[in-house]
Amino acid sequence: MTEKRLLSGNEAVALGALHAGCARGTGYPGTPSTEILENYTLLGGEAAWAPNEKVAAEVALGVAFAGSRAMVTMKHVGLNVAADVLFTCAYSGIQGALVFVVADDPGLASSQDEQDTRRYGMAAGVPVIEPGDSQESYDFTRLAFTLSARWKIPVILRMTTRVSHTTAIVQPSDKIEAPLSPHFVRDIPGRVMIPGHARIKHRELRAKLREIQEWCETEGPNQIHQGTSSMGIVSCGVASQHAREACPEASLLKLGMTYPLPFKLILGFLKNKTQRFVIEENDPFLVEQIRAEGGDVPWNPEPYRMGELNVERVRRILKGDLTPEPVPARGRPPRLCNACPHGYVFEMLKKHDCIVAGDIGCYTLAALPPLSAMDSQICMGASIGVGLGLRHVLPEAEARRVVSVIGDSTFMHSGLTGVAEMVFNPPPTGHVLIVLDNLTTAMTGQQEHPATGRKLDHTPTTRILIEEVVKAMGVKTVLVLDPVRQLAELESAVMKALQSNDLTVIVARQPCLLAAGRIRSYEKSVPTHS
Ligand SMILES: Cc1ncc(C[n+]2csc(CCOP(=O)(O)OP(=O)(O)O)c2C)c(N)n1
Repeated sequence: MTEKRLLSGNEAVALGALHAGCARGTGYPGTPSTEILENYTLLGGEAAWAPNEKVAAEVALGVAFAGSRAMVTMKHVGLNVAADVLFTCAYSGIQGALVFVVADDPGLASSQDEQDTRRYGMAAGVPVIEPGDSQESYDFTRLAFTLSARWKIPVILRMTTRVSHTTAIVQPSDKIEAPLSPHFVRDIPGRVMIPGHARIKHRELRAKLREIQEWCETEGPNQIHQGTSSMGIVSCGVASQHAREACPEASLLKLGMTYPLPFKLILGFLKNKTQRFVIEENDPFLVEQIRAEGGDVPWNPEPYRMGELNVERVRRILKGDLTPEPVPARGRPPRLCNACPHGYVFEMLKKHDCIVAGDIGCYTLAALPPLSAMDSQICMGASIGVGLGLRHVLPEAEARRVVSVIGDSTFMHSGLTGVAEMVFNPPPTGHVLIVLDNLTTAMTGQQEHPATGRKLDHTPTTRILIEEVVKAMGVKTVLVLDPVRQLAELESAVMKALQSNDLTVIVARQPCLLAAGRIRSYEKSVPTHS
């Protein structure tokens, strides 16, 4: 028997994918999913960061069209970016196997919203599997590959922060799948999703889902724990562990697949229970479906839809306790590192009372006191569009104070189309974009991206120079300045740009303080080339 290992959920997914014969992993970093691909590479798997989640999903789909098994990883909001791929590849189906590993963040440990990926599964018609611990992260990853290959359908493996980051013992299987031999088989009606083909594929998809649902009723990854009381709890993921601990005497149906649901199993389980509950994190996804099928389960009070569940919160749900919950002690709020290069730029923008359309990254911390120097942050890349929108309608004196600020990784992720809009539809007062280029994706733990010139494993590749790209896109005034050593020049460049009616892009380039040593060592071993 293979040796047991102590693994986080993310490490277990990486190992599970490798053992499932996955040929290639793709993704874009995002807490809590980032370590999956990093560990997959450390284990010897082939993997690469893509510029964003949509491209990552497309590459993985190509791998699966070629008859190989592929995994694409992302955080929950990454699926918004990749959703266009997800919905239509559910129709086309795949040849090898394709698993979307999507990590949700109930409680917003490090995210801008608490969206529930299970709804994407239902909306796109893609099965969703939910592990509740590291062992299941390993087993269910393998199951996701098996189901995907069997029904030739993409499968979502829904992780959550607690499952991704908790470490527990995993017994890996002795059975290790070898990667499939890729081979192109032409299937134009199956992969060219024009209406005439897609209409047929939609019917096929619904038929596959009915089959998967039948399979789930009898062979699905569902477990029943028979309790001693007449209370019945339906649950999934890590919430089922909290439910078990909160009320060990209740019978528990733990669902490993949350879309499509095995309704016969669920309704049969609930039948003779005098008290019935559904314990789930995030949206009432199970509750809604079970009630729609005629299951008599109560809605949980609205506050429990928000934040992570824990044993105490589950006890409160079971008791119907609606008294205010204790407020957890506030930790120290995060802040920019001392002497972070981003800080210099924001101090300058604050001094001039600029209206800052911001973006996501370490630099978003500039929105918090004492700097309070960012006025909006919505989603990756939004700084440019939102900045332009403000410029289009604000009175001229205010429009001239608007600056968009974006990080280098975020720029490569979704800033390029914003620049296209800026050049295509410039506001009458022009616009100013500052790209904070700290030569890494600092926020998620210093990952590489297309403008660093290094791949996931830090070996060199062609570097995309942001200043050259924006010049080629038609921005006339493009400057590269060091925000620490050339702060005065940077300040006067911003002031001049705000007075002009032109488009200006300033690349504020200075390595992240925490990454600088590592970047130097990579550069020393093999310099990057552009
Ligand atoms: C669609 C989406 N994918 C991933 C993330 C996670 N994430 C937030 S910001 C960011 C990149 C930050 O890097 P950069 O723009 O270079 O700024 P830095 O942190 O280095 O200052 C990532 C990966 C996210 N919030 N949304």
